[in-house]
Amino acid sequence: MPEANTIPLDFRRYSLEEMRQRAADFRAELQRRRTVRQFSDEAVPGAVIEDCIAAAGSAPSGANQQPWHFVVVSDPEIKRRIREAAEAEEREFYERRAPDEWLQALAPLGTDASKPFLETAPYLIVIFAQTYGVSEDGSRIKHYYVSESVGIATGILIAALHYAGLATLTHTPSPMSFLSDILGRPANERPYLILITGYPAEDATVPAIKRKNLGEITTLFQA
Ligand code: IYR
Repeated sequence: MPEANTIPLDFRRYSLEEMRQRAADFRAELQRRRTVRQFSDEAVPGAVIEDCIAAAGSAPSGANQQPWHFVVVSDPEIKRRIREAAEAEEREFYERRAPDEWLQALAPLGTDASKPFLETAPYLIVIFAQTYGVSEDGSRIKHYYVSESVGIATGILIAALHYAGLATLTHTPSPMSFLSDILGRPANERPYLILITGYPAEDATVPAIKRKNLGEITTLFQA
């Protein structure tokens, strides 16, 4: 095996009691997370967004290539352009492209082509996946497990923002290439999703839907 350059692991071991408590607390915290579609325009500290993105950037990735880029948008004019382009795509989707089966699957969520939150919320965090890297001399570097890596980073970002006390909406207008144009991103990056971030509107409601229970999402082969 080739020899890797190593350093000591910084690992924290908890007592069993603490471990149980931490796992139970984290479970309860994340079970309260809901995807929000009505946002307040109240300002959010930029430092919180920074910390959460830094947490997301700690995600494991294929060959440690960290194939993600986070674009943080609070500029009202850029938000307006993103809303305009996203709503144009969504109208196409809801009125023409979406098969009936897909529309039926979305019905319980009550979504439609109107996306006012793209302008109301203080932050849009646009996540890009780097399908390949570019070296100093301009040559392509192959990236591995890009969608898995960016998905994990996005999951950590959503959890971090929730833990910090903010609401998010994972939004995937399709196709999303307008984001590369508006935000001036390079050809090796493909838009992955938009995370709309802020406080929920005072009167925000969420769909009355249920999560699968533990038994449904788990299979045990016990010792
Ligand atoms: N992108 C559309 C449609 C949509 C698709 C799925 I799958 C969702 O879970 C929610 C919405 C939209 O944002 O409205």
